[in-house]
Amino acid sequence: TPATDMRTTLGPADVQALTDRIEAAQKGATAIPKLTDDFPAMTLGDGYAVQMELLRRWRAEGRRQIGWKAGLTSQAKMVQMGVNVPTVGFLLADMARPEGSVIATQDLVHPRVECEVAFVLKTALGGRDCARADVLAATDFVVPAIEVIDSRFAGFKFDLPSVVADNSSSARYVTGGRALAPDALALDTLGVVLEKNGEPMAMGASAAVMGHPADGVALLVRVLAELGHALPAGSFVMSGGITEAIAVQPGDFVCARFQDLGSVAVRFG
Ligand code: 0L1
Ligand code: MG
Repeated sequence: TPATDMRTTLGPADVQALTDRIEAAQKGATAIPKLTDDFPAMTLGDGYAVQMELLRRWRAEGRRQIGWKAGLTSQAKMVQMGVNVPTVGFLLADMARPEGSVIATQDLVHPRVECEVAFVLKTALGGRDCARADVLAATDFVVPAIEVIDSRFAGFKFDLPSVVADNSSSARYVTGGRALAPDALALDTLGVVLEKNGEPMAMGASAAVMGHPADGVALLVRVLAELGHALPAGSFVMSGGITEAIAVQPGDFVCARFQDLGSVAVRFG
């Protein structure tokens, strides 16, 4: 399937050069043109080659990986972004922000927020045939989360290889509410309302994520298996935005209210 076609065309020098561009854009919070403007033959596999080099560099700097995120796993997100293949990205511990804190927008290009169900694993998970039941059996608990995405591409305009190279727009994440075992709630019919400054901006049900959020995690595990990665016990995994993403500005207050899981709130400064 296209979601797991990992053929590559870029040579090592081009992977380094493109990783330099992404790293500079992320560290400097500056917008750049999509990578395919200069490398039109880039494939999904090339995008992941850049993402994995970015991960390698940052771990070498001492930054700690906490887990992974699935992106573009809902129809609302795919329609919003004009891309029809889900992606994965890595999450570092230093991208986390406490519930109720103020997230600095000066470190970001043009942040948007999404509401997602996050999974924490009690056992390792991997393999090219990972399915919903495997994810649920490996899950310790789920928690409600807000993801702050921030494409480094000008105007949030990109294609699949570019957005994958840009770590699937990962920027920040906030967890809150309460943790529940996955069998303690109906994980596929959870209602969620995303509010900005007290106004409901988007709403949906968790089935919007591929029918069940655990299917978003299973897809992520299968993509990572193609790349030679598995998830260790303790991994934190974001299963994908339930609604479209909402743009935020300094001064905005965002609250994601989840049925059964409680709410998560954060402010932007
Ligand atoms: O978490 C996400 O769904 C983001 C994936 C990348 C596409 C985007 O920036 O919206
Ligand atoms: Mg997301």
